[in-house]
Amino acid sequence: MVIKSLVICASAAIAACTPTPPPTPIIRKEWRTLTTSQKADYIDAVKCILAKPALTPEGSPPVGHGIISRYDNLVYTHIQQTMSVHYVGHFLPWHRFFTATYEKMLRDECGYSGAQPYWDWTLDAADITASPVFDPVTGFGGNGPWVPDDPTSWMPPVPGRSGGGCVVDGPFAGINDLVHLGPGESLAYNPQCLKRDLAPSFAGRYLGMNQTQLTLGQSDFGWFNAVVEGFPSFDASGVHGGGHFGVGGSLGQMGDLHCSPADPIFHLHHANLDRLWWSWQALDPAARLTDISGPSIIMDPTSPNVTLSWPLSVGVNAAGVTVGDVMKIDACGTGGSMCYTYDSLYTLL
Ligand SMILES: *[C@@H]1O[C@H](CO)[C@@H](O)[C@H](O)[C@H]1NC(C)=O
Ligand SMILES: *[C@@H]1O[C@H](CO)[C@@H](O)[C@H](O)[C@H]1NC(C)=O
Ligand SMILES: [Cu+2]
Repeated sequence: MVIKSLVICASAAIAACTPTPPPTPIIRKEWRTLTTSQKADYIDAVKCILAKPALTPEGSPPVGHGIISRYDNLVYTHIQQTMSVHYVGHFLPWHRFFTATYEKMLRDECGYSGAQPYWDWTLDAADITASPVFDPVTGFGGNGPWVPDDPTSWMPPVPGRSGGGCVVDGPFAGINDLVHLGPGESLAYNPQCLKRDLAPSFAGRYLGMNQTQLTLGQSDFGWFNAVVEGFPSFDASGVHGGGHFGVGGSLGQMGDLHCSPADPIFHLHHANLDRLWWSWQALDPAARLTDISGPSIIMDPTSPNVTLSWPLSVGVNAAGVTVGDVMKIDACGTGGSMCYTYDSLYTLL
């Protein structure tokens, strides 16, 4: 049937043919609103990308890096760029691009037909241990068993940390070489389990609707971004750190600034940060679809402000773009490279 209509089309005046409709954005939904089979489809796609071999050249000998899986290509990119994509004006644009790249990998390379789900932590801030994202059957598994504080660490322990060992349930339990890179900036092959170190009180302090509203109420991008990221201090964090340290604590991958994407939950957290940014943009699109600022060098207020032409790279995982290319999430080829949207947004209460 398709062939027949193509033939008719080709033999008739081209202008009479129905033009190809522009691609429509895929719709990102909150994890708990997915059906059990949609959740399983997503987790299957994550397992697929974890099992696929890495793209060369990063994975090819004699490099000696622990870039084994296709998933590692992204973790590597994050480790490599950690000091140039955090506490800078392009923090949110870069992570928007990073998560969209992962979403595209799941769809194009692992046959996933859905969109990247997000984790709306405001729904769980009262007790993140009960969150459906940590469900042992339909989610990503939960906490690790208690491991005492590491007295040699340069960082103080995350307040209220409660685990630290290998995740014992869910789809990633019992795999001792799930994570290949890190800790920190180490790129050597280092097979590790997935670890979590939930810090419920820390999460409760920074992931609630109150902190989210404080963030959403900022008047320009510079302030908005500063409140999202907070400071690298447990006493002045933002929703970004709330999710990382609330889930990863001191000993889990999510609490590791460099290799945090090694925990697949990273992308659900960052999708929600992205949703928060998009919610903020949607409150005043005329101004905020082009509003960008902030230091181009990590926490250096004297460095030039980031602009729309600032380049963003995710290494071998996708062709580079600019900040301007990712300002609009549902651009779908018309003046931007993002093509997704969210089923619901935060509003100012
Ligand atoms: C939000 O509520 C939490 C939990 O009661 C509290 O610890 C935190 O300080 C509050 N944050 C703001 C910005 O009010
Ligand atoms: C960056 O922009 C902000 C506000 O938009 C401004 O106050 C600051 O001076 C700028 N920084 C530099 C280094 O130009
Ligand atoms: Cu990051």
